[in-house]
Amino acid sequence: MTKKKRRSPVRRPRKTAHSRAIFARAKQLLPGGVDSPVRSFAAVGGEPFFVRSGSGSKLRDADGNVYLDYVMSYGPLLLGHAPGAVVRAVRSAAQRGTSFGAPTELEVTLAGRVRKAFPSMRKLRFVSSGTEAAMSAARLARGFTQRDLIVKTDGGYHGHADSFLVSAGSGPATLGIAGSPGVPRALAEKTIVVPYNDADALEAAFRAHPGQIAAFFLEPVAANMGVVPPAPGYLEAVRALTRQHGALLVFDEVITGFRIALGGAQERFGVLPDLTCLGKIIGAGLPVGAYGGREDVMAMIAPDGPVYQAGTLSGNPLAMSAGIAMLDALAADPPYAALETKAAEFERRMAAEIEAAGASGRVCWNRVGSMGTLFFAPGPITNFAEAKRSDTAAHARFFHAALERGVFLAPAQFEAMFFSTAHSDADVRKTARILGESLRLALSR
Ligand code: KE4
Repeated sequence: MTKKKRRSPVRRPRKTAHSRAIFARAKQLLPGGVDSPVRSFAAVGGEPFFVRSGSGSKLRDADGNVYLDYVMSYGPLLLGHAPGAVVRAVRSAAQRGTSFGAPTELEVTLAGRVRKAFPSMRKLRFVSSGTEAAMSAARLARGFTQRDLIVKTDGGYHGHADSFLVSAGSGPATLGIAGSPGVPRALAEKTIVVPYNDADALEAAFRAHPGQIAAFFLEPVAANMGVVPPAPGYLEAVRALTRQHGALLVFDEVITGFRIALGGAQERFGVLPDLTCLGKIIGAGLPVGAYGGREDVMAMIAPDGPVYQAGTLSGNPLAMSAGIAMLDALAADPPYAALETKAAEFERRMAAEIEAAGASGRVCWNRVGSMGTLFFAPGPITNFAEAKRSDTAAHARFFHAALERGVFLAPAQFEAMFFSTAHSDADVRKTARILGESLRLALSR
């Protein structure tokens, strides 16, 4: 008896008329028709769909198409879309007013929850985005150390503040090059870019600029080059180097915070930074960022100290209420073991699909906890230079094949796939099957 060949069902193309009409209007009003570039599908081609609603693990678009969602707003939605406790908290808060320009106890409550999960954050300040958190931390580090240079990793992303939109110079000790028009050369040269997972390169930067480096900014698990875990000993090495050279170590845990452990990478890997940047999950999808750390460093922040930072909507009561509901849910019933099981099951199934597609030497899957990336490049992928070898055209074909089959992945190779507590075992099985089919199609050219 021959095994029945799995035949793909005849596929009706997605309905897109409403999204296309909205996109046409959007492009008249918004640059690229979007409010953040990655959403435009520029990296994969085609036109974005416009979302009507999200629920649990799924998104519904303006044409009624339903997708299994692994973008999850690029990380905030650890509990999936519209979790009841968060929705109730925001609805209730809104009825008491949406912003006051005066302090509320909500900010104190959420700060206490954050510090309980991140004990290294002895004091912290809420802001309205991850960009604001990293931008403020950079100014604070420069103010505290009275040094001007900062170091970041090639492929590390810390939001769009000028000092971080810098490309690598010709070597680890050379000064940065503006990564965007509008970033003054004089400022770009205050940023040095070193490869991720290369402590020697960081040491070379310190040797080349003795007494001038204020801080090293690091995604402790890289996720903006795609997911790339820290090499064994890397975090410990950069901790020792920054301490040795009198610079601050800043962990950008905007993605990893509350995702790969309740206390993020610093809990998972046991390395404590001087400052931490948070975002995404602490707002449960509402605009919240935070930065914080050593008490002596945070003492420099106005009004206690001279380093200025402010924000009309910082500590917004709706965002604080959402964050409290999120962190209370995570503390009451920590989802990390279940998320690990779910993501590991997906990984096992995806490995089998990669094998079945004969793609083992052409793709590489990296994962840490409930986030992962399928690179269209042979592994191992340990830094951005290796990630950039990815065949982005094949990734684009993969993305669209998955989308047509009802799975929404990030429309860019150098992003992450996020699992949530709302993704069921059936969702995971279906997703692995669909992504296996999409992989075969993507590589069949
Ligand atoms: P926001 O300003 O976008 O809230 O946060 C900036 C930021 C800072 N640090 C890390 C590690 C981040 O990943 C981000 C933002 N992440 C991207 C996705 N990789 C946001 C998506 C987008 O730009 O639309």
